[in-house]
Amino acid sequence: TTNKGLALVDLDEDGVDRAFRADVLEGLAQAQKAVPARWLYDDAGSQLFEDITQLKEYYPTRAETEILTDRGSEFADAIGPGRAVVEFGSGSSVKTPLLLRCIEPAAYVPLDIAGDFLRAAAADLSAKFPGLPVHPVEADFVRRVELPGEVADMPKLGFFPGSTIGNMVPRTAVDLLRTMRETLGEGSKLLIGMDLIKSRKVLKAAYDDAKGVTAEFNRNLARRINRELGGTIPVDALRHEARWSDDLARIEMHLVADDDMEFEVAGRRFALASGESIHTENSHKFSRRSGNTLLLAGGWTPVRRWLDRKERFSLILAEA
Ligand code: AVJ
Repeated sequence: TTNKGLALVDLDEDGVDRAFRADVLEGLAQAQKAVPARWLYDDAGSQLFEDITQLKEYYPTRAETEILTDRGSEFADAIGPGRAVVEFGSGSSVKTPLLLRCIEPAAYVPLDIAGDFLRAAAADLSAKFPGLPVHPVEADFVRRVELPGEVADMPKLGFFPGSTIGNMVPRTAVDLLRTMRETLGEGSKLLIGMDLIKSRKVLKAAYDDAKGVTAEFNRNLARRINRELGGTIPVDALRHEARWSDDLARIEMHLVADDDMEFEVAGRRFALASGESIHTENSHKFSRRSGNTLLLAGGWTPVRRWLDRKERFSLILAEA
């Protein structure tokens, strides 16, 4: 197997990511076409998401950062010192220092599938917290992760910010929460971000901004399919749509065809009739109760909850 330095990517003889091709071909063959949201985050997609976090309509990042900035002493009291902080999908998080500076951690363990990102983030963190042991682990945290021996005897705090849990449908979210519990072990705690249900208007604007950055983020997935899987999707004929499903309490991103179209991906033909779409992402929103129920189903007991001043976003502390 060829390998771009990313140990967790399996490429075929033509350099095509096998998992990407399998997910796309399977998803495009469904009645409601769908591609798993994780494929939105190639280099261009990750950069576009960074741009999204700066938009005035996109409140989650600012709201969560506000909580982490303002409630430091309450986190310190509720979490206590001496824990190994295990961050799930650390990426290039700017939120981590806000947490670490207030709770006196014993170690920091960032977990990420993107090794390059991971090592850069770890180096950055080490520079900011000179005395803190940092042990990056390149791993896909949807499976149980073996933590480094150095932190084996320390109590753990899992950190999963950004409401990333909201990208998963409930049964997948519950599986992930249970796996996190296995990774962290008995006596551990979890600090998890969950975005809250609010008016349709505010939610739709957050996922369909005036500058069209989110539309570009969504269309980038079709561009990526064309580039990496030899696709002929007419990207500019696909319209970005953010739909609020009140039944499922989630924003759905779709790429909608306003005319009939046919295209090819990896040598197979597909068609979209006018009005049909490719479903590209879910972003579930939570109430106090639905968030607590999800955590309990995943084996975690919620013990504290913090909101930003405008009550748009929550950070929940739970115990294993
Ligand atoms: C990175 C998954 C938290 O669901 O709000 C932002 C992704 N998609 N705008 C979210 C996203 C469109 C974001 N998460």
